[in-house]
Amino acid sequence: GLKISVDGEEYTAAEDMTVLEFLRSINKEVPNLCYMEGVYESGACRVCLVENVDSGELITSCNTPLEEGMRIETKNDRVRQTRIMNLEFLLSNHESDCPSCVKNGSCELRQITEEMGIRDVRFSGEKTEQPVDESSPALRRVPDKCINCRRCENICSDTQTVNVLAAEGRGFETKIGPAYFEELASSPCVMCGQCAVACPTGAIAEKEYINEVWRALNDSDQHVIVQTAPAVRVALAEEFDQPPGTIATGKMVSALRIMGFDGVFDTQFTADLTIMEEGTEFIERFESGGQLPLFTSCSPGWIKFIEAFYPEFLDNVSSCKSPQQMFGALANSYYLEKENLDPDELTVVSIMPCTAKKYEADRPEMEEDVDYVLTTREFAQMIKQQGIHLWNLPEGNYDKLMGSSTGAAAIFGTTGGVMEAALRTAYELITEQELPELDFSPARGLSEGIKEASLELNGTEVNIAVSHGLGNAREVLEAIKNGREYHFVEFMSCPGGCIGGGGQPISRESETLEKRMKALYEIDREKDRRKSHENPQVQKLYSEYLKEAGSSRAHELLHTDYTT
Ligand code: HC0
Repeated sequence: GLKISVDGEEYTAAEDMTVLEFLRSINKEVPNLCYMEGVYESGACRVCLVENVDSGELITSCNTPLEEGMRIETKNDRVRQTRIMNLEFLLSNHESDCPSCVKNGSCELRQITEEMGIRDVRFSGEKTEQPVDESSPALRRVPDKCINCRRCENICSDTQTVNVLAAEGRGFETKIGPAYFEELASSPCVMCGQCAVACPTGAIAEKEYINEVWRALNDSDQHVIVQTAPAVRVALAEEFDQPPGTIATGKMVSALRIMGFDGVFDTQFTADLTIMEEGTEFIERFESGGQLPLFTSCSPGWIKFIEAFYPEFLDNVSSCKSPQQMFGALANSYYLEKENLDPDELTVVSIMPCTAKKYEADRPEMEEDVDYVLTTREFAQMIKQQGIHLWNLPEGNYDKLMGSSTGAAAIFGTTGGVMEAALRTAYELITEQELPELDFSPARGLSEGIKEASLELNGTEVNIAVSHGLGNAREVLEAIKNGREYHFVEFMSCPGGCIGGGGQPISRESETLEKRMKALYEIDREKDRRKSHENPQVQKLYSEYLKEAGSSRAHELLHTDYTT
């Protein structure tokens, strides 16, 4: 180990650590803003400074490697005052409308300012002034709140390889945004919202539709129904001081009823339906020599990505709408008929872990399906606005018609889940045998960005892959171009899948995604039925309305096509 002295005390440290990692390991927290654990360390914000006693220099602890014999001071007056001064520089060019900022509750700049006890900002120089960008249906950018930490650039360019958010100019003139300062809507932004999760301030966040949804709920002429995505139920509780991975399904349903929704349904119902449609599509392509590999189509950021960057692969994308859109289509047909409603009287709201779902609902070819999409964060905001104590609510139940789901649908919310759910059904339909083991471990887990497996289906070896994060999607597509043979590939835009979506509660804890994922597998394990084709309400929907999977009625309502 390395011999290190910190604030006059001696320690032995493991090798290959940064100064910051080591200080954290001995329980000395260092304030930081531009740093993202395990992902990014630029030293740009200069808030994590400590003193190297031997050189006399102040060093950025996040990106300085720990060295043998280092003597470090973390809390002397020079360190404290310089950190404060650097924060004041950031604050002097930051639009500080904190009480009404979308990130008021989760702003790291505000939190650090509070912890450092800054009472007034001594510098009041020139401020940059840039227009707010409202052009995107999913995201809203407020450049004057940007502190140039580059976390969004890192996630957008390195992790997602979308390269929309990047720095332009130098020094005081440095600005982060799309190339040539164009609007987000004119850029190739896929609206995954990972920038909004990464941003320590309110410089980029989801475009909110809270007021529109309240307006519909308060309109007595409107029948307002809601669907909730799989990943929302394992993250919502974090907004109410519960640990990540707390399952909030029943309480969430109760809250929605109090808020006044006329029907509370589950996107997991249409996730089961998606498996029926997509499984049938796979079997057709597989048995008749159709275009393979088949790519999943439920993650709208991924769809925008392939349309923008790899249009040559669009024939590989499943024609299935996502579960969100399938729900919207059925709400506007099956449900309308059952309830005897006029189309103008129905408002369909979705609660999604995802910002790109706002964009998906806005796509011209299916804009009739869903009216408003709220993120998990917006939903939590609405619960708070109503003074509802989520944790004191009883466990509610979804409405019957489109509210039941199997375990296969729950795991849609994590990377690998759609593949596992599809295989549970495809295996049984193709081989006409029962699956010996439902858990499909090769598709599970967060540590690998691309997971691969082979299995035998009626004497043919089937190669599958699961990819999360768009940089990994790019890698898979390049591998296919270079001759890699797959039959079926699941793609999710966000690292972790929907549990890590751009609309989820903001968490800096590295274990958060793991805990949300485990909760989804727990929901799956606890279900009586764990295979989509065994969902009795889905069976009923086919028998009384759609006839069979892949029927012309099913195609008309539940399938779509893509544009370049
Ligand atoms: Fe997902 Fe979905 S699983 S994309 O990750 O397929 O957003 O949670 O709702 O639509 O069901 C998100 C989550 C969904 C959809 C489902 C799929």
